Amino acid sequence: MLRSTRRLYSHSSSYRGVKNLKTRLTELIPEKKEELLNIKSKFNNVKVGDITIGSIIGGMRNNSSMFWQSTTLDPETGIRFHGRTIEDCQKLLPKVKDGSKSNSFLPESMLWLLMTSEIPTQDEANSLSKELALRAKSLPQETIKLLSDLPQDLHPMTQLVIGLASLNKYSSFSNKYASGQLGKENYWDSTYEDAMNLIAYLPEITGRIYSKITGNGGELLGVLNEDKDWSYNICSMLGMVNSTDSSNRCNLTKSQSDDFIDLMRLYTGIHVDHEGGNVSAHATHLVGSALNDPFLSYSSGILGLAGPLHGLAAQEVVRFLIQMNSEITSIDDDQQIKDRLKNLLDSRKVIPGYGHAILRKPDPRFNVMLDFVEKRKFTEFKDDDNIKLMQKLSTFAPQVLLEHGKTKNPYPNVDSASGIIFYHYGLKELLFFTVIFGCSRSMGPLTQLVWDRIYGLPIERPKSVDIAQLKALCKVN
Ligand code: NMX
Ligand code: MLT
Repeated sequence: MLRSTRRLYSHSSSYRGVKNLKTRLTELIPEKKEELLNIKSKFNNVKVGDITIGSIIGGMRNNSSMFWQSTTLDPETGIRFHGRTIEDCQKLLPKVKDGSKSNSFLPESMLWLLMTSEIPTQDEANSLSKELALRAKSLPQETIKLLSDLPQDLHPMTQLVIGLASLNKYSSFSNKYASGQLGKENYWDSTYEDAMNLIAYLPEITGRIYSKITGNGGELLGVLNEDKDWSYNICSMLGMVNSTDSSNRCNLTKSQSDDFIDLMRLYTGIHVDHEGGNVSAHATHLVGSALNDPFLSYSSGILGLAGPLHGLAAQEVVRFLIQMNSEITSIDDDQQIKDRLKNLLDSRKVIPGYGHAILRKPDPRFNVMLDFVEKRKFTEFKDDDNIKLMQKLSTFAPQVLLEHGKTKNPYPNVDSASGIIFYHYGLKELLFFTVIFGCSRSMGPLTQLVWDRIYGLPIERPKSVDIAQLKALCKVN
């Protein structure tokens, strides 16, 4: 039987009597809808700000013109998930309870928070882990075949886009829409089903892409364990777990393997969303506003994430660190490191992993990744010069960028640290790092897509202006 025709998960399922995410979401809809409709009907003409010409030709900076439900970005303090900082989330969101000493909250807990604005109970988080593992089993055979037929040297982000876009054929939203079964009131339901399936399929898609690029022909390097959480299953399918589930291709000790899974939970838990204006979220929202299904909408988000000024910076940082380490004569020669940074800026190249369009302080996500390293600096990372260089750059690069004087934010962003930590544990394929970013980022923009459909938001269509209109506004010829 084709995997795609198996119905393995029913949305009316409850796990050990716990209310599932969709049930809770359904309960919340009337109140939230009324809240937004009320604002729209009473305050439609309230001004949010003025749009300047500088903003129009400067990447829409300081132009607050999108509605985004789950996250907001403060330039000084960073990301908030329904008002909660990363620190709050670390304290409040449920973690895995499997006897391991995991410190990171489950990304599933974060997904629940994004979708409902509520902190899930441990049982609710566990039920969502189970639901995603069950949904994962229906990844269509055709997509698996398509992925295994792709050339080994195709960029992993291109492979991810192809895999995700191919799922459009099985989209509940697209198929029901095409056959006239959907009215506006129930757009959200099948959007939700597709979104949850997409998130559930990502561990296996990621595992197959990784297997392909590492010369293993696309055959999985580990199995999906339905009693484990989403991040564990990503690690398992990358062959990065020390258990019978996975090939443990890097011979990780049990403690290293536990740390790696914890790193994956941490990384995928904090990269989920960064308010609406970042390229991947915005692209998903824009394409989704034309009533595309979640698979096509999020493929567009992934295409955006694949740009070197956005998610691909993760790959660029690792390349940069490894190259610099191979060229400098000593990791302790600080002047040599600073000179290289200056040379880079003089040749009009960017220091990858530094700067941000909105943030004006070090990215709190970077600080959290750095904490992971700090806790292990005398043990796991004590002999790793790439990690040491990453840490040194976080002090030197801001100094050099400040002296150079162009960059509005000279501080490290989230991509500064993550890739090189994965690299340490054995994920050495630089082009692959952004795929892991793409797994995590699915949760925020897809949550928004569900809410876009709940609220019935219209197609996004800003007005553009040409040079003649700009000149007329400035009263110049
Ligand atoms: N290295 C060198 N120059 C920089 C950097 C950097 N890291 N960041 C900004 N600048 C330059 C920028 O190119 C611009 O130069 P010019 O006037 O010649 O065009 C000038 O400083 C002013 O740019 P900003 O207003 O500070 O930055 P902007 O908002 O335009 O861009 C980024 C934000 C993130 C695109 C930019 O800082 C950058 O290119 N950083 C390096 C790439 C990177 O790390 N991206 C990852 C972002 C996080 N993510 O996951 O997506
Ligand atoms: C992100 O996580 O999307 C990046 O920090 C880029 C952004 O916010 O623009």
